[in-house]
Amino acid sequence: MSRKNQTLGEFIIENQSSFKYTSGELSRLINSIRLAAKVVNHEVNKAGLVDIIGAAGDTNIQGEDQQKLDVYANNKFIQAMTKRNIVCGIASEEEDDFISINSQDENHQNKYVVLIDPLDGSSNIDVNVSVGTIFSIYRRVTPVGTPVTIDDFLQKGNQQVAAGYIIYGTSTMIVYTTGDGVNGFTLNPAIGTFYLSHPNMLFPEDGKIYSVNEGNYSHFPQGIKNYIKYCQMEEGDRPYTSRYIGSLVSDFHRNMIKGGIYMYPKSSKNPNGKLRLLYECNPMAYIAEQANGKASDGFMRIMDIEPTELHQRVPFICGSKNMVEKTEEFMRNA
Ligand code: P6P
Repeated sequence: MSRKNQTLGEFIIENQSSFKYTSGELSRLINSIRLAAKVVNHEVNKAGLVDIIGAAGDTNIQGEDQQKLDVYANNKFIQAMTKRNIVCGIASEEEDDFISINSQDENHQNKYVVLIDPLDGSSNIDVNVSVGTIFSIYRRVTPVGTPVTIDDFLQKGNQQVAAGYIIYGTSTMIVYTTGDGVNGFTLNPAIGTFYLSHPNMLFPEDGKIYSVNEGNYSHFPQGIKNYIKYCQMEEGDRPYTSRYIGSLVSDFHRNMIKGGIYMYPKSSKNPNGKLRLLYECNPMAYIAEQANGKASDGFMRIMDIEPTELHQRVPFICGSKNMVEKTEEFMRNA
């Protein structure tokens, strides 16, 4: 049950019973993410004013320059989730390995693991383009009472119990699912409260926007090249519009509202694609499917992919169902 302008706190309480595992733990976990989102939002929104822009001088396991805000966001989300006695492990794009978190009674009683991209699109920070946080939540699969292991993180996306993103854009929003549809909450920065602004978000089945870095066109698989040419062809409701922000959360969010498709295919430069399966593709795929959209690697459902390592990359095609299926058709027939 949801009603416009409900606060996120009220929504969590009123919908807690619809979550099959609840003893309030997931609600407390979502609340901790809400808190960290407000703290990170405050820093992101003043990044241009304080000396927090620019590389932190380190690189992460991806070999990417870590922006100071990446490190800041990573620390804030980890701090917020660690202190609530709910999470037994966290994996982050900014951490080489997963972090094991013991319960306060030191008996490893916590039941959830979280995988997070604390600040996706962070290369846009210095040019004032919107960025986002992406999170994915699972129940642990190893026995409660034992330390968390890598098996708790290498679960298929179809085992997620919740997933969401925060978009730090013209307004700051939390968009998330716990398996009962997708709802969007917009922050009123004056009072620090998130309000239900986008109840029951759904991808239009079709769209006229395609999002891909066409600078990589010559490196794409033939099926992707053929689909891009199909989008550009003068026929019926085509050509489509090309919109690529360079921030997955922003392109995804716009496509979910207006209809569209986002593609980060494999290429000779990125033989497995660029996006990470566990903390980018799976959570966005869960949200997409809960919003009547689709997410594929070009051949199979993203959430059915068997993970093999924490930071593995996969090709990612996600958005309006008919557009994803058309792309898969081009990939099959190439
Ligand atoms: P490229 C940001 O680094 C990101 O992970 C996504 O948010 C974004 O869509 C993509 O990579 C941009 O990558 O290679 O097109 O600059």
